[in-house]
Amino acid sequence: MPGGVSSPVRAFRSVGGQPIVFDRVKGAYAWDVDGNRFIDYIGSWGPAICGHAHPEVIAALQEALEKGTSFGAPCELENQLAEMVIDAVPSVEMVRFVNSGTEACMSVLRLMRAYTGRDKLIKFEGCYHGHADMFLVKAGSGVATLGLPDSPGVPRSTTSNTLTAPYNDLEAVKELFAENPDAISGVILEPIVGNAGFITPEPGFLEGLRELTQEHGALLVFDEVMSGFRVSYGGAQARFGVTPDLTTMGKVIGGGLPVGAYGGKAEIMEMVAPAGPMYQAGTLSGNPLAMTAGIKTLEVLKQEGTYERLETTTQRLIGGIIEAAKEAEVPITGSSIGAMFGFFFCEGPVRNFEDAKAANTELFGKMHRAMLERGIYLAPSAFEAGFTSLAHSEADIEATLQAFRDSFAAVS
Ligand code: KE4
Repeated sequence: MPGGVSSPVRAFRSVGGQPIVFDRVKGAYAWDVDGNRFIDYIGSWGPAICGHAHPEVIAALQEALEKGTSFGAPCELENQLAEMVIDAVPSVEMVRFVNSGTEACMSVLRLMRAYTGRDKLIKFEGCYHGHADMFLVKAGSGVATLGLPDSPGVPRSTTSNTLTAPYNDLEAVKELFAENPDAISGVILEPIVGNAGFITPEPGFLEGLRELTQEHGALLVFDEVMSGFRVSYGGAQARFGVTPDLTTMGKVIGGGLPVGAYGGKAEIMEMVAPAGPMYQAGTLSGNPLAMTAGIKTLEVLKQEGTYERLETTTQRLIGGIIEAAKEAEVPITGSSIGAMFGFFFCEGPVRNFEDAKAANTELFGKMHRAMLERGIYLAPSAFEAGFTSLAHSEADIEATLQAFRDSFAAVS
């Protein structure tokens, strides 16, 4: 397999050393094939928000397995999960399930273009919307990690309609609209960036994009594949009170099985085949196993006090990391929202991708390895976010903070 992995970031290229090969996961923990246990702050890059292999999810899957793994036909379960997503996410009146965040984002772009009749789109530097060609322009996550601003194999003709602006820069977006009158189908962004490291929207940024898109007859699209059901039950849009026209989702809604989704205003979604002319399809879309895992995961998350608990755990973690860095006189800036967190080794603030790239990524790599040796599994790239879960206990957080203190001492 190229690089020995099924997804580039897992190869540890940007932090060095050999990756950890997992044998099993449970709750907040992962065990490698040698039996070493790690406290896991990746959680399969988002899906494991209830804790890995949650007993209720596993039990529901075991029951569903008896009825088969894939139907290729309508089933009740996809309607049940659709209703849960529609009830939870403010912008979603109608939803289509696919099999990954990439598939959700490439489909939503086709819909943006079909609905407006316009070809151009605006994305932000450092935001990652999966690996479809049109988005591989100054993308974040693995593209940033590998320093591939524009991947080979992506024709200029494909990305010529992709316009980019710095995150948190409303003026730059205004200029793009002025330079491309009536040509921009919409603006797509991570309402909280988790693929350039963790970058939060400045006050007024999301609201400003909402106004600008309305003013220019363009669509506002929140890519909540990562933030969806992670920063609140209604995602970042519910938390910030800014409702986009369309939303992409993934990760959490599959509960660890392959699920992506795109949804939004019924008037727009009615364009999707077979209701409308915009084609999009998928053999395994809406399959009963993935729907079962998603339904049960959202049922667990919907319970009273879930997000308060996730918020408290994550704030304790990031607060302790910052404190440990300051004690070690290491420049750091960091924050958290819901069960997402991130930090950069620089004074800050980190407003956009340029700021993120200027942070001390070499120190990040050294700390990653030091923490790994102390049984803590952090994202193997400075251009990723960290993830907590309902399974991370106070003892896990304290053990993690002790490992940070020891690692800062060892590395410095
Ligand atoms: P997938 O195709 O990987 O399911 O989703 C793509 C995607 C779309 N939008 C956002 C905001 C995302 O974060 C992602 C995927 N996130 C990465 C983590 N940075 C997945 C991990 C990986 O690439 O291995």
